[in-house]
Amino acid sequence: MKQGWRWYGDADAITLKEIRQAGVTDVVAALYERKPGEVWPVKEIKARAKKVKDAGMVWSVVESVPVHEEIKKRTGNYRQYIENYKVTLRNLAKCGIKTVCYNFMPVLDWTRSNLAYALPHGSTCLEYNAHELAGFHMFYLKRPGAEKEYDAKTKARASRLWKKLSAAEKKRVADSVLCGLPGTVDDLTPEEFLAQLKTYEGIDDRRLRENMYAFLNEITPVLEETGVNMCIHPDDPPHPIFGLPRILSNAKDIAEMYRRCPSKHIGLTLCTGSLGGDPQNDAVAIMKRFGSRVYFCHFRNLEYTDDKVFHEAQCHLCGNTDMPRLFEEFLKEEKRRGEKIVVRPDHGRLLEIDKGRKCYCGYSYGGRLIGLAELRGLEIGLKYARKGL
Ligand code: DNO
Repeated sequence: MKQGWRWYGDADAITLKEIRQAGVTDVVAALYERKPGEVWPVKEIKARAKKVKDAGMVWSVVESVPVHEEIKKRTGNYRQYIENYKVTLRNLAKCGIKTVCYNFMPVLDWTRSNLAYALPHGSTCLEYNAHELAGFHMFYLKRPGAEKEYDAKTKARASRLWKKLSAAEKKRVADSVLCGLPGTVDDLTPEEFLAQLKTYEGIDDRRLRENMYAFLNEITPVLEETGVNMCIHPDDPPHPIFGLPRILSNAKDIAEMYRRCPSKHIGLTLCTGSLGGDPQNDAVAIMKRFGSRVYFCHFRNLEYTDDKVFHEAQCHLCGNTDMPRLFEEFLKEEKRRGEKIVVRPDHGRLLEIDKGRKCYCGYSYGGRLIGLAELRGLEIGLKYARKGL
């Protein structure tokens, strides 16, 4: 693997020097200051790449070039935004950056209900509790028709749980959804969030899929011309939330995307943590079946404490994804291709050594250092044990 690390630019509490010292060769970054739909100018891309190069690494993966909501809905100015996207891809290619991660989740990027779930030994991690989110949806946001999204059992459970939560806990859930995580562009008020949800009325699962395939096929000529690989990030969590469709959640969705968008440049970011949010997903089988179009990986693990309740695992190798087997498939794919693939340790716990630093949620130094070290150990161990990999 090529050792990757997500860097949030100058606003990141973790410096390039620290990243380099962790053993990283490949930085994963973006022009965060550019809003969705804007062209990324060559000059700005070059300036960011130079900073990374001066620190002894290469900016090889973009995460993300966000897809404007109008493209997802195919409304308003979407044609212009697609043209702008193409220009950005060309500009990135001119600067030698040919791996682009993005997602096609409406309104919200990844979602959690608790950004500081305390583990027994005192470090914290991110938690997802579907019942708390259902409670937030029905009883805090009070979105008209929200009840229709849930079956009777789920509603009853969410209602019982919501009544038990203190005002501070309810706020914690609301803040986690509306303003907690890097990825979603702006912090939202409940009213803004409701308004954004409303704009998706009439866009069902099929429509969103067709819009995504249309977008990908429209940019394909640019991918063929430049050699850029688009790697979609799976939905996190991998199921519909807040009544919004989610269309890249499992093997069936990936298979349909590959079939409808046959260019080899339309690929996948294999994110074990996002896929793991559905216990039915088998990330090892996904790597085996779709590996030839995996161009970037996020490795981490989840631990479940209840049905639809999980937190990010204490160890990147242990949890509901069988990481050793997955890594074996990953190494086979690297060998087949004759090329190394960038992997970044995805998320990490917040440990004492990062106390007082303003790390982006999930993007601590210590937690990810451990994750990277574990992945490195696994790679060396597998190569040692299974000669020929
Ligand atoms: C969360 C990330 C996501 C990811 C985007 C890709 O930690 O994995 O925010 O960057 O979904 O577009």
